[in-house]
Amino acid sequence: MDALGWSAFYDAQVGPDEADLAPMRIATVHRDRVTAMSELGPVRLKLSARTNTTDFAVGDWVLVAREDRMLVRRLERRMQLQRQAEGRRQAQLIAANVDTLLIVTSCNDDFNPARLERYLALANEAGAVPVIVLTKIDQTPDPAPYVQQAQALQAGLDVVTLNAKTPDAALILARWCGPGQTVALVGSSGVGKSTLLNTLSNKSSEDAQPTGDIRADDAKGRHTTTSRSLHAIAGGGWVIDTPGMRTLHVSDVADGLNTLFAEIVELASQCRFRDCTHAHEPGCAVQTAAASGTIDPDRLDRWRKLTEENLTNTVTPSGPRGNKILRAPGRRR
Ligand SMILES: Nc1nc2c(ncn2[C@@H]2O[C@H](COP(=O)(O)OP(=O)(O)OP(=O)(O)O)[C@@H](O)[C@H]2O)c(=O)[nH]1
Ligand SMILES: [Mg+2]
Ligand SMILES: [Zn+2]
Repeated sequence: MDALGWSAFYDAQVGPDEADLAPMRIATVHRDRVTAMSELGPVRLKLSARTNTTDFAVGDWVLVAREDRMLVRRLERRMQLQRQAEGRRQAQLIAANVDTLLIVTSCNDDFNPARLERYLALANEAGAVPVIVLTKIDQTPDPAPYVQQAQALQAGLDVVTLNAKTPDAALILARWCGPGQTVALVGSSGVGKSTLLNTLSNKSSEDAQPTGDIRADDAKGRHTTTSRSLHAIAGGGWVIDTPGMRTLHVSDVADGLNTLFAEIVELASQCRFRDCTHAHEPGCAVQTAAASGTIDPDRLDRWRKLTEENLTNTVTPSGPRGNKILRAPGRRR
């Protein structure tokens, strides 16, 4: 069970009257059907009439009745990855109990710093270690410019390059895999998430995740993967495949943005005004740095855009206990 990612955190949640229930890990979630990984392999769970499958995320730990495989309850999550879904009030769950977020992009037109920063904010906020995975190195004469740009996105960020189709991809990612570890693959359609999963899991052609080709003109994929799923990694650990995302809106990621833009946050403490927006104020240390080239002006623009979007999308508690005060951008908390 430790190999599945079980730990003292979950163990402590199991009551004495629940000792005969089997802990299992959610592998797939559909509207009327949920499967889980157990010590005996994959199983389909029985759901009671009051179970709402939208309450479950791939990667969740649940307790299951041994005799009929009835899902009894979900254990508290160590962390969850979620995104603001367009046109919906409730955030959409991507995955739960993930250690490492493999942010996948390719050495082609998919590569986009502004989009990668959104994924980084998400990982930082949720407490997953982010890794930028640059696929398709076999299709570029020189991956170095991609690597350089990716590394500049966040201090101390790990960036790897690989060909998702070849077995050495598993060796390159081995640091983040292994027994008890869970990694999740996110990124646009067509970047090679499922291809990489098939390599990591050493899937035979019949139980491989389907993959699809991309459009030649703009490198966009065709949304081949349509649901999230958990798979065993050949060398130990678990990997979650996700459908390619068209857009990733941010909300509730103030801390995640502070980690992402640490160099701006650091400078902001030297601005004359505590609530400086680094746009037009006098005595702004951030603007001075942008003017002298210490900070990339494009990056400052992206910081502003993400910070504003986050403020707009983040629901601030109101009512008797709420304060309705929005967090000032760039201020240290
Ligand atoms: N040459 C090369 N092709 C790759 C690599 N990674 C993926 N591909 C190809 O890129 C295409 C898309 O790969 P998928 O694995 O389906 O991409 P995905 O990210 O899962 O896409 P969605 O499921 O649509 O989100 C397929 O034709 C793969 O064979 C790579 O590193 N090198
Ligand atoms: Mg896929
Ligand atoms: Zn400023």
